[in-house]
Amino acid sequence: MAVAKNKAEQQPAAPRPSEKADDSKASKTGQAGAVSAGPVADLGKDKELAAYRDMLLIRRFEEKAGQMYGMGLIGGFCHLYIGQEAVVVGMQMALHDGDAIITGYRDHGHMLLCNIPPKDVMAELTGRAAGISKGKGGSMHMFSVEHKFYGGHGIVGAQVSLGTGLAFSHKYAEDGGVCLAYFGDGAANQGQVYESFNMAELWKLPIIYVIENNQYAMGTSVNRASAEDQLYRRGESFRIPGIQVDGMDVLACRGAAEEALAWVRAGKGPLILEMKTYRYRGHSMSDPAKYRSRDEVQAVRDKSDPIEHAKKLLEDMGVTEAEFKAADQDIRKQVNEAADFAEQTPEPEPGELYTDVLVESY
Ligand SMILES: Cc1ncc(C[n+]2csc(CCOP(=O)(O)OP(=O)(O)O)c2C)c(N)n1
Ligand SMILES: [Mg+2]
Repeated sequence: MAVAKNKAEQQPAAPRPSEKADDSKASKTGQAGAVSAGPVADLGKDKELAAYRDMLLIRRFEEKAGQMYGMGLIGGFCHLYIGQEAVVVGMQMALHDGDAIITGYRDHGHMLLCNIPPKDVMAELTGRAAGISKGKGGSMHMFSVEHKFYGGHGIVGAQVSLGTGLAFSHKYAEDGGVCLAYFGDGAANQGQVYESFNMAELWKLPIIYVIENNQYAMGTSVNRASAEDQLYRRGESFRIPGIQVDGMDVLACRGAAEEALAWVRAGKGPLILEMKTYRYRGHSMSDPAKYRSRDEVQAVRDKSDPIEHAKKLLEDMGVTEAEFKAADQDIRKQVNEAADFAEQTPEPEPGELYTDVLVESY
């Protein structure tokens, strides 16, 4: 019989980066310390409005992708990010040009936030030649070196090792870049994650491991599958500090991103951010979602929705209903244009089956 655990309240807090033990001292992990980086108070109206718009773009894009999937216009797998928008928005807005991004298959929002045009992502979903992977990758296998977006990976956990390699290349090239490797709570139990952690700390690689803890790996809850369910502590054996963050609050995500980036850019090695978040939709479009109740999902939507939360803060700053409406209309227009384009633009020529299969020169 499976035993469900919830140890959230019993765990001691992890040290913040500033409290990390040095080699001469015993590890301080397990001692008290703040675990949340806390909201960034001084982002200002314009940047907070930009964050709100980015989250809304992901939400509307994903809703449209879900509709198009239902109409049979998108084939194969399709994993939506609805509910988790604050994580990628808070992280990406703190990055510099040249930083690398890698993630799993729940990747549409990450691409949009790497400035890949919505129509290029949507056309990939519908398998068209104009898609960002020429219509040959689909939802899970998008890639753009130009935008420093290194996938889009269907093998759970693979992006952690590959991302560690990207971080190594930044260090080797001395280009000042950082890699953000996003992965899920389920992926956090993969063996290759820990081999990567070891190398990253040993070589002080510039990488932030962003665990998007949306509480479920397909139909298995994190408590049911994880001996240590406080995922920010997963680097303790490797002396990698971790911070647990409210992943439903874009300002908390942004604050954590700033703190983590300062640590990593200072050459102190990797850091783990555990973003506590939630996905509203099924694991993929074909998930019957029998492992949780509708009430559970509805309660999160009602109490913790990241977009509604940001909207309330903006209202307090004086943003008017007319401004919100204008933002919504503009975003719907962008998404509808992307969808129309993705439906009308041609499929790849049959000859494309034979290109991009092997690298032709080394
Ligand atoms: C190596 C490997 N094992 C199993 C799978 C099947 N699988 C696909 S997604 C998934 C769950 C991953 O959950 P999580 O890491 O929490 O990410 P989320 O889907 O919640 O974003 C599993 C087990 C896979 N794709 N690759
Ligand atoms: Mg998960």
